[in-house]
Amino acid sequence: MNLSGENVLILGAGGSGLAAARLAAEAGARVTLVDQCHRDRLSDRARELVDTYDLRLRIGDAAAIPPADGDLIVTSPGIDTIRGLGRVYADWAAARRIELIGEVEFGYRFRPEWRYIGITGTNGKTTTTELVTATLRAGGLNALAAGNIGRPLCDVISSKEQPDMVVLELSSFQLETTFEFSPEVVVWMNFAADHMDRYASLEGYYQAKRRIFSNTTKTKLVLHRQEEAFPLNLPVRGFSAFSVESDYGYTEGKLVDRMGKGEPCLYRGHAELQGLHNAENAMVAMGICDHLGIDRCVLEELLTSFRPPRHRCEKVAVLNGVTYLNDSKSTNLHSLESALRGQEEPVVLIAGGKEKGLEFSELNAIAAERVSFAILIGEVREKVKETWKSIVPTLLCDSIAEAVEAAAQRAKPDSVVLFSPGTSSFDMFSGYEERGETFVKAVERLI
Ligand code: UMA
Repeated sequence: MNLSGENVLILGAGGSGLAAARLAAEAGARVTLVDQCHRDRLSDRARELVDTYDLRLRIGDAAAIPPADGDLIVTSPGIDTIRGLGRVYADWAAARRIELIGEVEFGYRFRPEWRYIGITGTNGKTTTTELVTATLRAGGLNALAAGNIGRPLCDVISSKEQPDMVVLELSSFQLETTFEFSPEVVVWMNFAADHMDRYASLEGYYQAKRRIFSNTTKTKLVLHRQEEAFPLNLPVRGFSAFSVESDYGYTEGKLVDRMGKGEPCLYRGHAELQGLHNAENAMVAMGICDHLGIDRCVLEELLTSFRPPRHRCEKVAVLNGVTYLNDSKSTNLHSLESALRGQEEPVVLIAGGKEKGLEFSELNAIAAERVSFAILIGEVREKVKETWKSIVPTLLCDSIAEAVEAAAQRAKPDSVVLFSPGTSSFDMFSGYEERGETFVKAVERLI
């Protein structure tokens, strides 16, 4: 894309904004970097980029006042286009009939001829993106992962790498501002309430995610969770570890296809991936193998060694026959529900964290079915105890260390101690990573 002489405004000077700014500057644009942070807080990377490419800066309070000129706006996912800074620039762009697009869309327009797999959903995106990328690589393709997983697409494009396939994890924030982006394979993992601080309604969040189908001209396959089928005029395959209707399913430790197109793939027994929700993530990889003509044995082999990303039903230890799982990334109820559904053994659950208005009563049925004992922590602990006290035995603890010790005393051999908070961590920690590390250390102390 030649942007020679164009004025491009980049909203956000984080990873996405800086990658987009570099790409725009290398394509000849005059770039203005817009960010509401205080000048002192601008990262070293941003400063370096500003110097190297002679970027203009509009930061701090000035950021909220759009400049006089602009031909294109590229926004970062964290910038809310419904309210705040994003809204100001969206209105400004609409009045001038200039485009406002997201970083993913911007990158795509440089390389529309590349092959993309777009993976979205409320939970499971990151693990699936990593697993699919690893499978494609094991199958001989030069595949790489980008998007919400951490590496902006614009960075891949600037790097001059020539991937055979880009596996993009896509958040609703990124999809809000895609238009021409058209992946060859769309993966819809699941949908449940989240990000209610950004969207005015659940419908708003859903519609943002549905934008993954906004341009399907190049789409050759849609893999979707069976329970969330869409009326789409496209080749679709359903996957589910629970429904017998799905094209890809799970039976007795094996991933199977019900279309009779190939051998099952061994899953349980040797997989590092824990739980049936991870079996679903592996089904996505199986569907993509079938689509690309990669032998399923490649996936089966990979599953013996593949380690999921940290804090997602991560196996920490097996002590006295009890498996300890760190699922600190579980920051919403859907994630907690998936982790519980994925366990085939009785569960001693450690849950709780920040009060963010979630209704744990939604999980009453699954808690009654799978949880033998619930240990509750954080701001929500009293409230959850009230909700669950007639369903499962509960105990309140003040810290993760205390909770782990209590769990170890109650867990019987062949059961699971699952740390899956079901809400965010900010009442006690800086984020889910710190919370997960605290759990891991507490388990290590048991050893
Ligand atoms: N900023 C403003 N005004 C605002 C908001 C932000 O000026 O109203 C500025 C901040 O001062 C900061 C910059 O914008 O300098 C940050 O931009 P950003 O929040 O878009 O962060 P990036 O570093 O570009 O990271 C983004 C994604 N972040 C978000 O969606 C919030 C990363 O996903 C993603 O990995 C990265 O792009 C590369 O594609 C993170 C995330 O939390 C992991 N995602 C959410 C999730 O998974 O739940 C959706």
